[in-house]
Amino acid sequence: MLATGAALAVASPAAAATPACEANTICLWEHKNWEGQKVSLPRCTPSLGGFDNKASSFYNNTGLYLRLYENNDYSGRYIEIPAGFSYWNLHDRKFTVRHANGELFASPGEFNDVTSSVC
Ligand SMILES: [Ca+2]
Repeated sequence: MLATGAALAVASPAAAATPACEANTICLWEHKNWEGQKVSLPRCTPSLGGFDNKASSFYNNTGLYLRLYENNDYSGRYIEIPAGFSYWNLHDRKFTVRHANGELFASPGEFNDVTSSVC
């Protein structure tokens, strides 16, 4: 039989997930829910190397608006991420996706496994 304390711990609601990401960086994760391989990047990173087209969740801990871009060197379609904002699943249709010239591509749209640069 479980001790009373253990039973109470099991019944408690799970703490809200808070992804770890150093201040002044943008963190990207390979899988939704801030899981899998993680990269921690300076705000403007023109190429993601081995992490190209992998990001499925993110945390913008830079204190500034930034964009996730579809192609290297801040080109192609993008989504804008507010300062301090994290989201658990880029596959959700929760984002406004714009063409490089700023024209609307999709809203709501998703941006899973396409990010190649960040600024
Ligand atoms: Ca890409």
